[in-house]
Amino acid sequence: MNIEKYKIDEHNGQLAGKHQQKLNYLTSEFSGVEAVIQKLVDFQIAIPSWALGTGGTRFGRFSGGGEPRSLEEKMEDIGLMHSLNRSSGAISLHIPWDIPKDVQKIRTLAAQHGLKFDAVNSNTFQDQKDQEHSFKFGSLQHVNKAVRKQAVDHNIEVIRHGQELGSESLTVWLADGSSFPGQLNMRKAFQYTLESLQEIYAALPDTWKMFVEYKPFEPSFYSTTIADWGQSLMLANKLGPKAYTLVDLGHHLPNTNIEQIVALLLMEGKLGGFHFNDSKYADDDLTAGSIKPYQLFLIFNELVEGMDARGMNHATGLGWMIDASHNIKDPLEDLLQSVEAIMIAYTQALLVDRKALAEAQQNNDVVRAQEILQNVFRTDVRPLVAEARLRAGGSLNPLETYRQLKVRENLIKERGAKTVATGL
Ligand code: PSV
Ligand code: MN
Repeated sequence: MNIEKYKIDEHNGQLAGKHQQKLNYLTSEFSGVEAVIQKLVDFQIAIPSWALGTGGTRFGRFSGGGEPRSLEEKMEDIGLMHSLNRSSGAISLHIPWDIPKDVQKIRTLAAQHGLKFDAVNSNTFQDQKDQEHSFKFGSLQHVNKAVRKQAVDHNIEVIRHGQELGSESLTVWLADGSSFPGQLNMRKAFQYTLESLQEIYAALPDTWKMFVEYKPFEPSFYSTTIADWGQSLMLANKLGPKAYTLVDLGHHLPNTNIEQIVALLLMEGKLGGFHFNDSKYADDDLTAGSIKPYQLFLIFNELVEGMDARGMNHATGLGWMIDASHNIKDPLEDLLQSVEAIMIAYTQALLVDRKALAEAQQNNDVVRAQEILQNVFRTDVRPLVAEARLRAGGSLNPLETYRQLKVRENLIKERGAKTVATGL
């Protein structure tokens, strides 16, 4: 399916009057609005190739219909999203779920949809058909060198696929760990992991980055070999300047102060990328901003402050990606909501009066500091996000346009009601 631009324009026409009123109000309330809008136009959030289908739990999976059956159709879906919000101009591939069969064709298709290739992701948490050794007891940490080698080789192969497409980063997330006390020599497991990562790092092109994810639980129940940001940072530091920590919002124990982690990793120049999602209990993979929007704003507050302190370009300085699952929502609607929530939090962070906040902090004026942050958090900044979309050729209200144009109904007609996308 293709969304014709005139249809977006038609819908925008219906919404234009009200939008302009709200925008005028914000322009009179805040200074520097033009610069904020330009930053929003530039900001792009990658969509993972495994997030276009309906997610499941270990209890079941309920497909919503019209799921993409191939990498090409996944790109078509992201292209549809991007034509509506103009903020989803990148795709992140998981290998081997989405190995391009015809690289040239995939590159051409990406260009047609205005998509770039973000980080490529390796998968050593599942066994593939015809795989010689099993990853049941780990991959890069495994006690058997042959298994470690198989996992290292897979990662190097993923880099090769990424190079063909024009990606410039590799994300490594390991399910490695142990489910019972005594199962693993934790020190040796960490050491093996480091050595394996060093081999992968040695194969990393000079212009590339390696992102090391951490996660304190699941699928292992007792220990995870890269459990937290300290362990990830330790590895990134030992690996070298091309290695960074990646923060996935779902990979923390309850109430962890993620904004503080972000601030310190940025200070060390070791924050590489971000996976957005939201959660109530664990790695719930819910729509970004659906449970804790204030936390999302506080994280962006540190991101903006820390990136500005290092002179980093917000749009290109870090790898931005959504990593969510959609058990009961239409995946594309859910992703549109996530992108909107991320853009709102980013906009609010851009509007924080930095000078006033620094003054309040210097004077230990706790009340004033809170007021400054909550003043922007409680402001409806959606018209600024909408204006950025409008200027970039997108829809003032992507979700409404999506429904008006009956995108899902069309995809079901084209692909069928029972299609299943690869992924989790
Ligand atoms: C693991 O929970 C994770 O967040 C990693 O980023 C994986 O690559 C992704 O989910 C999909 O498996
Ligand atoms: Mn992740």
